[in-house]
Amino acid sequence: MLEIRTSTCRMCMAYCPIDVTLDDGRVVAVGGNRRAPLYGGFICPKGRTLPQLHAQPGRLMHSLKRMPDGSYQPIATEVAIEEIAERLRVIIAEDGPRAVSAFIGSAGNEQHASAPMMAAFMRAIGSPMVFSIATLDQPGLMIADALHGTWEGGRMRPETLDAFLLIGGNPIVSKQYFGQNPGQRLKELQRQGMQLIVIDPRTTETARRAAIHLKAIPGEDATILAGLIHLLIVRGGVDSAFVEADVSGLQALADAVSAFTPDYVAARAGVGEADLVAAADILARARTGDTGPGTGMSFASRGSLTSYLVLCLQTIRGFWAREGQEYVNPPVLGPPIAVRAQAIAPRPAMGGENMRVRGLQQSVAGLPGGAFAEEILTPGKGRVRASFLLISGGLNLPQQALSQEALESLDLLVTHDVESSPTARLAHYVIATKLQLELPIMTFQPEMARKVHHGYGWAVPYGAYRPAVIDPPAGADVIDVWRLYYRLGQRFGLPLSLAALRSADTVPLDMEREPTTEQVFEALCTNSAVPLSEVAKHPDGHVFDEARVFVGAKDRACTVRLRLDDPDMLAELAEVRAEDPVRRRGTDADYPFQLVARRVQNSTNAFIRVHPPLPGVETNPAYMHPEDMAEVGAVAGELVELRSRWGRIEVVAEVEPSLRRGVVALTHGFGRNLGEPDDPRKHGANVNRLTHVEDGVDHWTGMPRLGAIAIAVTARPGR
Ligand SMILES: Nc1nc2c(c(=O)[nH]1)N[C@H]1C(S)=C(S)[C@@H](COP(=O)(O)OP(=O)(O)OC[C@H]3O[C@@H](n4cnc5c(=O)[nH]c(N)nc54)[C@H](O)[C@@H]3O)O[C@H]1N2
Ligand SMILES: Nc1nc2c(c(=O)[nH]1)N[C@H]1C(S)=C(S)[C@@H](COP(=O)(O)OP(=O)(O)OC[C@H]3O[C@@H](n4cnc5c(=O)[nH]c(N)nc54)[C@H](O)[C@@H]3O)O[C@H]1N2
Ligand code: SF4
Ligand SMILES: [Mo]
Repeated sequence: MLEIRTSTCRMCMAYCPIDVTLDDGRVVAVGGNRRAPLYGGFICPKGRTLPQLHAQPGRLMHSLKRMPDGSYQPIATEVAIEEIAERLRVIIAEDGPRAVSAFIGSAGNEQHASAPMMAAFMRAIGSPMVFSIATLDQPGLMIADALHGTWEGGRMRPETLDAFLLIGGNPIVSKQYFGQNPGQRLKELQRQGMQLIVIDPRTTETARRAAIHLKAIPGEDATILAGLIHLLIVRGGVDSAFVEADVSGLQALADAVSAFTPDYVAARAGVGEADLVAAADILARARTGDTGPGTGMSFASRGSLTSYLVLCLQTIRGFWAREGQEYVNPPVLGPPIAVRAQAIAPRPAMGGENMRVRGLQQSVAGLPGGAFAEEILTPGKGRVRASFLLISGGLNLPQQALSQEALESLDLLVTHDVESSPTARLAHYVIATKLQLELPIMTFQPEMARKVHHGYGWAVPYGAYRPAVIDPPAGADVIDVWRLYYRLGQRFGLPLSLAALRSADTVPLDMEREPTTEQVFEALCTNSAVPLSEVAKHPDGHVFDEARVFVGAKDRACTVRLRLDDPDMLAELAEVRAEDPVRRRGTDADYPFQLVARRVQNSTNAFIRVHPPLPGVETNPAYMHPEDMAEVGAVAGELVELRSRWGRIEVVAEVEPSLRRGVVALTHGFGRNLGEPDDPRKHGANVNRLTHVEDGVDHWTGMPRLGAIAIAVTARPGR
């Protein structure tokens, strides 16, 4: 019997509402939910593959244990948890809790309670060693927020914008910024008069629609941003009223950017001087505007400085919400807030746990994920010996050889997965977990992500909650990930408490009677602006008008100002101006190309993919400009070798005329572990064989360069 139930796709952070068609309890089709607000029924091809994904033959039905000979045997999940507890006990007794670490990755998107429960367990055992993939993404945004200060009233409303500056992002594919169904939404915003400026070495799906596209040399974002700020200052683009009332340090910033003259910037960044000036003029004329920093500018190194400059530009233009405006991204499942049109003071960016390697340290963005492997490999007191992983570890961490060596040297590696992924193939225990339609869903994750990246979430108070649509297959021994940490807490006799969303309070859990996932969700949403039970009454999701928030007046006594002259940032900018750009880039006769990262429509990171693969993600090709291909003798569909100073890979070449010449683009999350037989046509190749943890490190976040990497390209025809 056919039946339709509503749910949400969690294959990426767009969280599209879906209609799931069931035939006798089996998922047979997934389509966009046209009754749901905001999305207009939109879903992408990945969402439509959810039925295949749930029926996939490679699905893990049982947890796995690695045997002494390296093979894996099924193990009852309860027995696995008992054995894990036993091994953890020994490690903690011998080396203390710091020897236990956890690394949170993207899988939290579908397992909302997993990361909070993991963090609760780590707090309870007293280990500070919780890493997250956010420090290998855009951690500089948080550093910049700290040093610049933030605006309590938030951003200007998207539907009112005259101008939007996008730096190294491609929202039409990545679904960051421009809300739900970004392609359509961007069209609407442009029809209403919004002018888009894009800085990107590729004429992306988004850049194609820009009023001005600065097709720059990768890694020159600080140069361009300093140039734009300079132009705004000298061409009357400063919002003087805003700056006088709420900002400090304009003169020092003006001095620091004064040497970034249009001719200098244009020549160095490889953009047209007239385009640069035109971009500045669009921004200067815009009464309202916003900025969207993407991974491109972060991966190219100096992500903290570029993020800081983006905020400076935003602030001198006064692109922040004024009194009376409706607040963007208001809480629904988080506690209610009241906001005013005033600054929140700058604060120190660094502090917390010291790493034992390279003088790296915890920052407001968290522990540096770039130091994770060395924390395991460096002998001595406090060495990490055990780790929980919720990432595709060896693949998406920098410098695959080092990361894999580290993971393989652990006394205990525990991961959870839905398939035998590359990380699972390195673990001592793999806990088999439920797939997304077997789990309840709430709109918690994008709302929480919004705290660290303003490209996610909803501009209006949207919320959704749906129970699980289906049960796991008969006979499967799979759990919700959070139960692993809860049950470890029980076995250790430790009380666990969850940190509620946007709140300093923690909520204690009943450690006698194991809660349901719904009860854990309730705990996470303690004191939410809209009760979870109310959200649950709307099967298609809902915009909760009662949760709209309006920006209040500035407190009369408020003297706090946003800061344009952080001395460390301005010193780093001076270094940029003084350096030799070609040396910084590392390109020379041996490594003449620059490798950049790009996302593709039909896969999200290394997240579970269907077999046979969707079009375009059969492998991860090296996208190249046709003239570059001709120059090196590369042929589309044939192999090329990409070599950096740190390693080499072979991948299939593909023509991409939209790239700037000299730039090669490759997607992450493909390939296999080192030592496993691989075929570039079948598995792709791991871009992190070309990265190095000590290359181009952002000293604030410890994040190494993941883009703008100098490489050589050699054709391997006929192989
Ligand atoms: N379909 C899909 N969606 C995804 C993902 C996915 O894998 N697939 N991943 C998700 C994740 S984890 C994230 S973090 C987001 C990322 O979202 P985005 O940041 O939007 O990521 P991309 O789409 O790769 O866009 C990055 C752009 O930066 C450009 N670029 C490269 N180097 C430079 C540079 O030095 N300077 C500048 N200015 N530009 C540069 C690239 O050409 C590319 O167009 O997407 C999320 N959404
Ligand atoms: N060189 C280079 N490195 C990069 C990037 C890049 O562009 N270039 N991108 C960086 C960025 S922005 C990010 S966010 C990271 C992404 O890196 P990760 O956070 O590692 O994300 P995924 O690749 O999606 O890996 C998620 C893994 O979780 C497993 N998994 C575990 N439990 C579950 C579960 O319950 N459900 C599901 N569905 N899966 C589970 C999946 O099988 C998959 O292997 O990589 C970073 N590293
Ligand atoms: S993967 Fe596609 S359908 Fe699923 S949430 Fe993202 S954009 Fe929507
Ligand atoms: Mo990411």
